[in-house]
Amino acid sequence: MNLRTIRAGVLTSCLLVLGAPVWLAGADAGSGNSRKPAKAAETRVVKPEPLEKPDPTVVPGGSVSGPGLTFLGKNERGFEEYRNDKDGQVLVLIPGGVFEIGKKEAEDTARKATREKLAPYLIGKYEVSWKQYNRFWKETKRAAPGTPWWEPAEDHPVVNVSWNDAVAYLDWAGLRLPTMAEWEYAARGPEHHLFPWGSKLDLEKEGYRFNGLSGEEEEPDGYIRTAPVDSFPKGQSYFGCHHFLGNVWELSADYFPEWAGDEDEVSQSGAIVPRHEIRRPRSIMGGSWNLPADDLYIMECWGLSPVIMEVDVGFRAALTP
Ligand SMILES: [Ca+2]
Repeated sequence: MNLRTIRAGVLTSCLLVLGAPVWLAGADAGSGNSRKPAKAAETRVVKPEPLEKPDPTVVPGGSVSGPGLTFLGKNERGFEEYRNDKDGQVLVLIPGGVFEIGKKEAEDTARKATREKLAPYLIGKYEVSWKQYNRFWKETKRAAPGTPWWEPAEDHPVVNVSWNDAVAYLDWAGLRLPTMAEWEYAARGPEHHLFPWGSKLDLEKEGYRFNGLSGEEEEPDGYIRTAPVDSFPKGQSYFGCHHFLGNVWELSADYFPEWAGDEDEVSQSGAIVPRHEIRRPRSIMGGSWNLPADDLYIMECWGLSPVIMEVDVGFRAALTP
């Protein structure tokens, strides 16, 4: 988006003897039918079935349980990960606590520093992908999002979805949008980093840790527009999530806190949306592939009408365990 676009027969005759099932042929379950009783019970030993091999992706012992959630284990940073079975979304468990949100270590933030108490929550390890969203709109017969001109692969983040579309997807998947505070804490970690990995950015020395815009003809980060949701592992956050910075702006559950715009807005299609038809904007976070890489930092926050779609705005899931 540009800055003008504000934006789931019991075998009654089976006994277990010494661990092997023993069948008592002719034993009656006492149903009162006309069946004759057997002269003597005959026994037949059946070899036990070999044990099934456990699914390596299913690890017992997560601290959160709930219908439709499968514990996957701990990630390399030591935080628990779960799969939301409905849509396959990987969620990271963020421990709760009291944090200062909106702390200004950089200029030009739309947020004021506030102390927030957060209960433990789950947040998407990745942005929601085209593959996941495509399954949703096909199953629910909702309108398909417009395909951007660069025809992104299915593992790229979905774009061209409004806040209302994102909420509909998440309702379908049994999930929700993160609040601004949840998003920010998951992105910056307990030390309030300016970037998901820390507070220093040296593109030349460190290489690219996120997908932004260089302005050069060939993007040195390897992606002219969006990148796969699981790419840029060096840019993971403290909790092990990808792409909080760049790739696509991410919709939040909250209203945009400071709304200073008073002009009519221009949507991506170029249509003028009259001011009085713009409903109260929601916050979008973290910047995108469409903003200069050397300007991007995690406090990037802007407002977007819940009915507007943009080619660089997507979303990430959250869940209260
Ligand atoms: Ca992002």
